[in-house]
Amino acid sequence: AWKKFQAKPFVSKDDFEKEVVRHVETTLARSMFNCDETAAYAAASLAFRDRLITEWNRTQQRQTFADTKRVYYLSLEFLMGRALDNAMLNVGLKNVAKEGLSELGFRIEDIINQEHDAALGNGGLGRLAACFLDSMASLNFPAWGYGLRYKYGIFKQEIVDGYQVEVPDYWLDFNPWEFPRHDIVVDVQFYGGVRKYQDEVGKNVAVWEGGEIVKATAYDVPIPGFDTPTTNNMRLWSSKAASGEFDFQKFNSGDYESSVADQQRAETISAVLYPNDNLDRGKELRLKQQYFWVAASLYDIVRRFKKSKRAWSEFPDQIAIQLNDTHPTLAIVELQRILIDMEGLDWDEAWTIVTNTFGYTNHTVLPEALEKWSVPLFQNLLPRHLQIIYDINMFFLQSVERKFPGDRDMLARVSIIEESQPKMVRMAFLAIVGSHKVNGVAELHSDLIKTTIFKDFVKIFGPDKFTNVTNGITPRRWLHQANPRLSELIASKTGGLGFLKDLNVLNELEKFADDKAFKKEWAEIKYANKVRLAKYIKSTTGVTVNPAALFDIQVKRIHEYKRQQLNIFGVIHRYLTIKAMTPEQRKKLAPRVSIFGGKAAPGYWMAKTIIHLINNVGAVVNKDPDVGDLLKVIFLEDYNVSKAEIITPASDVSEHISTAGTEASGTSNMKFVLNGGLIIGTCDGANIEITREIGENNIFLFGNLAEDVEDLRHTHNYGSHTLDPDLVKVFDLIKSNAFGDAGAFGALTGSIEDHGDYYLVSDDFHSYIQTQTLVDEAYKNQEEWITKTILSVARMGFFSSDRCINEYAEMIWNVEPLPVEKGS
Ligand code: 26Y
Repeated sequence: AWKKFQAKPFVSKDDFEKEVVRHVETTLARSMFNCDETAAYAAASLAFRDRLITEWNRTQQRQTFADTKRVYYLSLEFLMGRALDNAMLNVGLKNVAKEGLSELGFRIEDIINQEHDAALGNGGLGRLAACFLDSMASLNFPAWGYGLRYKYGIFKQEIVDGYQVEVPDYWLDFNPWEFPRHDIVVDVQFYGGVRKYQDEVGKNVAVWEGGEIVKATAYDVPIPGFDTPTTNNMRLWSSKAASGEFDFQKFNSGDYESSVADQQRAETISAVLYPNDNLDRGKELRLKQQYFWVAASLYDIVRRFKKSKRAWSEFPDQIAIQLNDTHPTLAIVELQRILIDMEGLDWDEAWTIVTNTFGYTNHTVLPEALEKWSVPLFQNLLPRHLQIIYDINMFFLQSVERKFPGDRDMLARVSIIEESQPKMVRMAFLAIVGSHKVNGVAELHSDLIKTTIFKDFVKIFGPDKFTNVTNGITPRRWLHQANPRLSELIASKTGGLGFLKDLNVLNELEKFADDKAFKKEWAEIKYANKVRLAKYIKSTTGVTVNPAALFDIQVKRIHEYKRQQLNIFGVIHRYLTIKAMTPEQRKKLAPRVSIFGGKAAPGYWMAKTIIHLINNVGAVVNKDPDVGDLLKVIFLEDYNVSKAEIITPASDVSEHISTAGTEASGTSNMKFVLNGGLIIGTCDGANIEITREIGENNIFLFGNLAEDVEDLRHTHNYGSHTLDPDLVKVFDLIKSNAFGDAGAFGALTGSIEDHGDYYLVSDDFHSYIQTQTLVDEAYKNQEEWITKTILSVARMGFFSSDRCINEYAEMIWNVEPLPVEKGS
């Protein structure tokens, strides 16, 4: 009977407006007479949210009834950005909303801009998780994301006098996209001790007892697929003290302060995202976050499985859990603990289930980013888990010993416990041993992990356990949403928006690569996107840039391995070159705008120094009358997802110039090319596959190859190390205090001159400068340039995260999409 009372989701403009007015006047308790943009954003979001929730409920019901295998994607980071624009586009009602809002007196862009980014991630790894959620929903996979509901996302970056200053990102003031589930609360235990005994039938039993309990409350966020009713779920956990407000017993006994302190300590667990990217600091609170999130998620997953009343052996047929890096590796131990301690399974039976359930994705080979936890810390916080890890390790080492008898070195190398002072738990090794598949995120990277950091494990488990799934990006957000005009042009030539669901359709653009009229439109769109960015630059930095200049962009986390220092040294070299030119020579040079953006981890001094140098170079160059429009240097404050949506469509070239072998994949490289920008890059990460797809005439590659890096480093340290003469000139200028007190940059120049130049800045400098000259030359021939960009876009189909998710589904998860009929 209730069916006839179910709300019908709006489809028309009038019904949308009705919903907006209703939400303004009732949900928000405001009058339409004083409905400002904030209220209009809130009401429009609530209208779309209602719509998503209807489909979300249906999807969950459908998935429960179908009772097929589900995927759980465990990630400590989900860098979602804004939700409203994405929701409007994915349900195909942005135009309806645009007209409706306009009738109510608002411009849709202003409304969209009211939204605070959901920035629960650092960079590539977190944004990859967000693209994956979009693809899994769009492809109708029954899939959930599990994460932490941080009260503070990645900090907001301000630039003060050229220095980075961090400001807390409190984003939950008004968040219409989440649903608190006060009925879904899980107790999570910490500390305490383990009591072992034999039961009546002589079975060994371990009981983890004592310690403290923290409560995890679920918050659900609907994830709409594109052009499908499927709306998946992202479940984020928030921490609270077990005693609720505060401990009444303590309170009544007069210990008010400590009862409030307990409360705060519990809430601290989900308070803040750790702002380190590719840098492990081993802090106890982070281990607490990891276990809190893993324990709540697994409890939830196991509870759902138990409702089906299936045998435990069917667990891996019903459930695939993907570990986004080693951050959720404790899930392996936790599932083993649940199965043996709580459910009474034998070790071997349990371990088979565990290993068949998990897959592990590695995102880095950098030693400083590989997680290790000290054994004493573990012993104190998770005593039972440490015992289980020791047992996992013992059985594993026994199997290694059987396979390689007497190879003591091998045992020491692969042990999950590093025999250091203190001993450390190597999380990557634990993740490998506890999973049935391990994957890297681009071909070169997947080869490198097999031949370097995980070499021994390939010998032990065989090569089939290791595979590659090259990263991808969602074309919905990174083309359709970020670059609506380009998307529209492509749609008009390829027969509609089908390319957004099958990105290989872009191939059809090849035939327009020399089409005059098409090229003109193509170039106009790029120019309009550059004008938009130029306005943004003007309004945020005060600097005027010429939209006809070549826009050269490097936006990503600041890290020595990503080599923003190489870029800024190149800019200084360009500055020197321009200063030395005659006016006639200057006339022949293509004007350039060098744009940087990205956050440095708060404790990473070298990265902060690089930001400082970029800003100081900008301050000098931008006001030098000899230079004028020929060179501008811009640092864009607080790079994030919504800013990327403005920046990415506006590049002529973007820089992906990591030391070969260090960037696992990179994903912004894909975004820039998909938006009609060319790239200058090293033979690293996904740049290599991008080159293979788009053709080597359409990319500017330079620098040493990964296979030569080790030898070069060796020469720096044990042979002779002479710096590139052009780089020496750049350093001389810096040292003359041309960009402020050179003392501030001593550590940076010193790392190259005196400390081994680990990232090969000097070795690659000449090749970099030469390639930049090739870029200048190529840009002068606009006709050819435009053809290159069209051909590149036409060949980018491979880099859709849809392709990537289909590969995970087939090779790792063994799950099928759950088809839906429209309107069902
Ligand atoms: C251990 C902890 C401090 C930590 C936290 C965050 C370690 C690493 C990270 C983040 C890593 C990350 O973002 N990696 C990037 O993943 C992308 C998606 O696979 C890759 O494209 C990119 O090359 C890689 O650096």
